[in-house]
Amino acid sequence: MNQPATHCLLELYNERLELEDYQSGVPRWCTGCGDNAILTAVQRLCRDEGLRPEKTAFISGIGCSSRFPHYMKTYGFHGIHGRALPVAEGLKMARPDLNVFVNTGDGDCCSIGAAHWIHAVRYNMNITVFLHDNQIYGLTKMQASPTSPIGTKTNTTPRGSYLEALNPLTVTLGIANVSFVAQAVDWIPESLYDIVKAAFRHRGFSFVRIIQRCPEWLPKLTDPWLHDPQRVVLLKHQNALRVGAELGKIYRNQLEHDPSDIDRAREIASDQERVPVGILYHDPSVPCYEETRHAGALRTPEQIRRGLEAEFDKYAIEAR
Ligand SMILES: Cc1ncc(C[n+]2csc(CCOP(=O)(O)OP(=O)(O)O)c2C)c(N)n1
Ligand code: SF4
Ligand SMILES: [Mg+2]
Repeated sequence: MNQPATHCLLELYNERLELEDYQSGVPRWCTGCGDNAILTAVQRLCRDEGLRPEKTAFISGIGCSSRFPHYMKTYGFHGIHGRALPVAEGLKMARPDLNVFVNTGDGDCCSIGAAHWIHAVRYNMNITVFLHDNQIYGLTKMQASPTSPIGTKTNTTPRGSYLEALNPLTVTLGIANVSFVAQAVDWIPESLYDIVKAAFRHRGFSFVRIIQRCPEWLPKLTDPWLHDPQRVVLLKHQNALRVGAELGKIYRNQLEHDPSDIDRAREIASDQERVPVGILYHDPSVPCYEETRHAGALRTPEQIRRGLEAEFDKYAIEAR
């Protein structure tokens, strides 16, 4: 029996997408660059959550990490240095129905884009943000960033950087309306995937700092954590993530942490010795700005037409 055209279209729409359906081009990142692992985790997320490519957008600034949208077969905007967040917010206001992601570097977010970062947390729009934190300006060939550890020798700090590094986790946890903060590392793919999934599922502004290796400019930076799994602490809780048996054999340092406890989250985020990996803070009750402001409400074609006609009518000259 012949199927009606609408039925065939629906079938097509419900078809399960595979990883290849989200892959675009050949990444131009260096071999061993942590951005590759982040890309894989996010493509898996899109496939497993069944995100429609035409309903999904990746927004970035400028930097190695900001090349991310080129490698996703979705909508994307490789924008202006430091301005990924306001572009993403504008998009979400106009089209709240879209899945909006942001890929931003430590220079992009914490240096030139720092003011946007603070206000984006406070607006709490339903956007998933990945901070690719390689603790250096990668694209422009090794200048110190706000997250470079004190003493880091770079082209702008040949005698070593003078300032204490800014901690993106404690900063975010200090901003009004913060609703989701997590930390991942690119070299533990299992937890990276779980964290990006939890971040996507949170309704609100999800901020994930991903410690990302840059073998080109800071090849030794992550060695202490890579060579000593005891310096990584996996956060677990019944309301957050669990630790799989295999992972637990390698990473024996595990901590029960209730992600609704912001004071404890700040303490854990401040740990200088060990790297916490998991969900630090989660408050699903914070209202999203786009819902408070009824974003997209005036966006049906008929409403746009009526709005435009009303505007034009103001300037109409009556025929005599
Ligand atoms: C307005 C402006 N200022 C400076 C630059 C030069 N610039 C391009 S990328 C970049 C920093 C990139 O570092 P980061 O955001 O950490 O990204 P990464 O390359 O490390 O992924 C800078 C300073 C620019 N493109 N535009
Ligand atoms: S310079 Fe660093 S951040 Fe940039 S692609 Fe190479 S390894 Fe990755
Ligand atoms: Mg960087």
